Amino acid sequence: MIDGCTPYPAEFRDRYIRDGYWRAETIFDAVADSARRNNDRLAVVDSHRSLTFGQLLEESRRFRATMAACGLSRGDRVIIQLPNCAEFASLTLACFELGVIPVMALPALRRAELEHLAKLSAAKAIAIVPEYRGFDHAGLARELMRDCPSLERIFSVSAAPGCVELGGAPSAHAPARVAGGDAFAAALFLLSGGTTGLPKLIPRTHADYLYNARAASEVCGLDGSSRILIALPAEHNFPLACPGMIGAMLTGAATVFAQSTRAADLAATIARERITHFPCVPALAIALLELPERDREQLAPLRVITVGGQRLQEPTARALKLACPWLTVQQVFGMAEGLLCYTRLDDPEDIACTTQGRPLSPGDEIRIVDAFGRDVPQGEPGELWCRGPYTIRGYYRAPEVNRDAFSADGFYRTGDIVRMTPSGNITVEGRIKDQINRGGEKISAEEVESHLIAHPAVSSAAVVAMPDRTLGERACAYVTLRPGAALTLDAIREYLLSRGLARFKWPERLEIIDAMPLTNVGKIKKAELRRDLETRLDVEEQAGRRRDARDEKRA
Ligand code: OOB
Repeated sequence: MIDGCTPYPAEFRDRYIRDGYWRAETIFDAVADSARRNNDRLAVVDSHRSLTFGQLLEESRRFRATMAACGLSRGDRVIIQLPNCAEFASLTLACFELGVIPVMALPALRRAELEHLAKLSAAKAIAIVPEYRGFDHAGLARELMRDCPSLERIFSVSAAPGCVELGGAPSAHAPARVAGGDAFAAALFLLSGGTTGLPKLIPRTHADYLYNARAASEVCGLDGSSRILIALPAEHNFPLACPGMIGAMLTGAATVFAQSTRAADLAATIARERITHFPCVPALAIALLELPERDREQLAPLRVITVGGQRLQEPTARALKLACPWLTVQQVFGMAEGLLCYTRLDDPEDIACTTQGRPLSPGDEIRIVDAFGRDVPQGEPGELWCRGPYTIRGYYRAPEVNRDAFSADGFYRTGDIVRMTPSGNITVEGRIKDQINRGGEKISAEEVESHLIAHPAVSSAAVVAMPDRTLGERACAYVTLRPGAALTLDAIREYLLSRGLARFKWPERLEIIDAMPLTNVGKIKKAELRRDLETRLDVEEQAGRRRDARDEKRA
């Protein structure tokens, strides 16, 4: 374990090994084993090219040589900020082999988040594509190099000024193999959804993550004949290893990367690449449902659609089943910190459509507790706590946060309110964490508020969730202003752009109020703000309906 990671207590480590969850094997070793068995079979596909397992290993070896030639070695951290592409697969494997720890950053992150991640992880390098969706990632990376003392290199998938091209240098001198990785040490850092002012890092070990990917592959029916579509940002735990890209590599399945999440593009890719498995968020499932009937036929190859990241509403689940009767609809309720719950492929339709499933592993321990940490009676709602062979024991370098986020005996407090149904499945009823879930992307209210408060016009700020038909939620900012100041939503967005905050976190509605509702200890009553927002939205909707009716009459 590197410094800053919380080890599993010896007793648990022994148990997880004895019970067969953990093996003394790195992720690279396991994937390389599978690659040798599947050498000539298709491993990864993106919009430009495809690689067999043999070619994937070869490209990963070249990327490893580039990193090694730049002085990176075991335990060093590299931020990976790549869009969904074959190079993401090769680079991730190269890191696993070299023992370099990838920090899985999303392409949508900007200066504020990346600078924080670079400093927190003391990353030596960042890997990028020079430009993506009109944004100059190479330029930002060069800026970061100036401001983050640990950053020494920019790796790029194609040539760009100031960047080292991955695989560019001849790899003749690279050793054929790198020996001796520690299966029980951190393999990668995932980002937490975040409830605090700044994103946290989640260290996952080779052993726990391998088990995660293998068990998830099994429960999703992934095998050598499967083809999985990765359309969610590949750095997320869900598309990465639940079972995702890593599960596919372990089972000999093909990983197909897509960069567009437009329903028509997804359907075309599913037809063209004969996709069998599609992990997605409810917003994408809804988009597929809204396809014209003739496009829906393109979904014929699909066997399993696994929906999670956000609550899938029962009507959507039922409509999916009705529109595509050949499909198995599976729900997953998971978190980057570990625990995964799935409905099983042979569950009755009622369970698959109305619950978020049950824990993946017999080694998972879950508790549903009240505000005092006491188990609630069966069937009552409470906060979900979990512990198990693939759930972390602490965030990276965050002792204070860890004291709150984990119980004394090592349970992770999820902040989700759930219920246990008589069938032994979980339903997610809400949450107590201060977060907005925007189509599966998590936004920490506190993080956005800390930026808003820095604005010269703002005297206090509170960000709350606003209900949305497809995305589930969007962020709404309530602010009070300094005397004489004025503010618009556009001005806020411009300000957050200048602060380098990722766009998906920007508030999409602004409410300026005279005073924040406060509790007697001076905390903002967010529940009251949410109720206020609901009332405002209701009033607007009714006004909209009256207007429509009037227009109709006139027409
Ligand atoms: C996944 O991971 P994260 O880390 O982005 O977010 C975790 C949180 C959960 O604590 C819960 O609040 C929410 O996302 N969530 C769901 C859900 N799945 C996740 N809420 C309601 N219903 C669901 N089905 O989102 C994630 C990681 C691995 C697999 C799937 C999702």
